Amino acid sequence: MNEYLKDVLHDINQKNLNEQEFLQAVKEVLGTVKPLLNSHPEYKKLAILERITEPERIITFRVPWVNDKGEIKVNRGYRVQFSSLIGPYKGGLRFHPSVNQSIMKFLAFEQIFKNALTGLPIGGGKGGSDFDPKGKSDNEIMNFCQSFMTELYRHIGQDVDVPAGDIGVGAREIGYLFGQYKRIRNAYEGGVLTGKAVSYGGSLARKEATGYGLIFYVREMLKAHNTSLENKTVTISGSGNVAIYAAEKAIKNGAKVIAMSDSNGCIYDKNGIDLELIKQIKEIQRGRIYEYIKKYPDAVYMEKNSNDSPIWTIKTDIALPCATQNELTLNSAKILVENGVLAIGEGANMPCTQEATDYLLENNILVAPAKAANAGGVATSAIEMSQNSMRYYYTFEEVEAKLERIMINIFNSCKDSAENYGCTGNYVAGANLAAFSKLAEAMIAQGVV
Ligand code: NDP
Ligand code: 2IT
Repeated sequence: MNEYLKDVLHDINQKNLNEQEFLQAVKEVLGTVKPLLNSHPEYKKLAILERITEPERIITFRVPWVNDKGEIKVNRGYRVQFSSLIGPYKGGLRFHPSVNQSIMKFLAFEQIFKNALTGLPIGGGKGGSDFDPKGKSDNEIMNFCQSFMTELYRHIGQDVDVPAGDIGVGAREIGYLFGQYKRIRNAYEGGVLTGKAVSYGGSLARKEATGYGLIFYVREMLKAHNTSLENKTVTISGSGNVAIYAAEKAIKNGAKVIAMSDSNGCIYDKNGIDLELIKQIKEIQRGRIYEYIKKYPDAVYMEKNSNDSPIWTIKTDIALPCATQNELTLNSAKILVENGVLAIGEGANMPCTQEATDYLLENNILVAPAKAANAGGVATSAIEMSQNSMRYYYTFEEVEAKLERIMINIFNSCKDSAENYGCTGNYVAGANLAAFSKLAEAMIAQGVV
């Protein structure tokens, strides 16, 4: 291993001892950029690795709120403003009880590279809270969002930092957050948040963008290997925003989606999932996926009772992890390979463990890496920001066409970088190399900041 890389990794380990997810994300990127370091010895003197792995700023804050019983609750809020190199900090907010500083930092770190790949002027950030939205009333969600924004507002702005949704944060939460921001600022600054509802400044196709973008990327990847989605079976973990619209686009491309999941378990319907029913259960009723079998008793429900999700035991051509980090383990990867899987498309952020990714690549499985394949969401957020600045809106078809073009470009830059650096077909390395070289160039141009 390059000596500079070894020293930097050692220091990062020491500085971030208890941050497993963050260390995993950093090692994954730095582990693939060695060819760049060899051809750019000046990176060492310029401390490129040290600077790119240290967040510009981390904000944590208290979020007190009152539940429906009148009890006072306290959660912790975060915003990690990791890099403003190529634009305002940009990235989602996650509300989930597992949220901690390590998860926030890994997500913000990934976001820097993802956003660079989009070719749009957006830096990297992420935020959220350990608040658990499950089982909360609308009133409790609103109370929480208002309290969260009462602190967050002073750190964000349409040219400073632009949050959006992620796990547990969708259009409902963005609406409450935006309303409170507008009230405090006494100004309509539409571009301060993205993922807004279309009625007050959101972009058409933003809701669909991450899932659709994932399928555009997977389609391009399959095309480069002389195959397509047509008549392929697809399993998709999760049943949230990313999973639902990935399923929709996969079906439009002639694939058959046979399984989806939530954190409790998965449903397997060999006849093809009824996506309208999933939307009804998940988007409208905010219910559990096992309710699917009430209408389709022939479908199978498999409960999750270990680290390995049962969905990856189902034989499939294409597997799309679209739920959360480290949800696809080495064990699961082995079963998928044994069952003849052709490709993996990462809709979630860092859904494969490092061991799983290594195993898949060693076995010549095509892997569409998260920071490239799920970039369609944030890219469309950037398109939402530009519409807000123009005070003019594109049609659904116009936004989708821009998204498709962006995803094709992202795939091509991953492919070209992989070829140029001697790892043809390894889109994981290709994505890191393409993003890293762009960021390093911007960093050098801007001096020591
Ligand atoms: P949602 O909250 O809409 O849906 C999340 C889904 O994943 C739910 O089905 C949820 O199940 C499941 N899930 C969440 N946590 C876990 C867990 N610990 N174990 C198993 N299943 C879990 O979120 P999104 O669809 O927006 O996000 C999904 C993934 O995609 C995340 O990794 C996110 O970072 C990433 N992403 C999202 C983008 C976006 O635009 N929204 C853009 C790019 C990436 P349950 O309901 O049981 O909790
Ligand atoms: O992980 C992600 O890219 C997102 N959650 C979307 C971020 C955004 O700003 O739209």
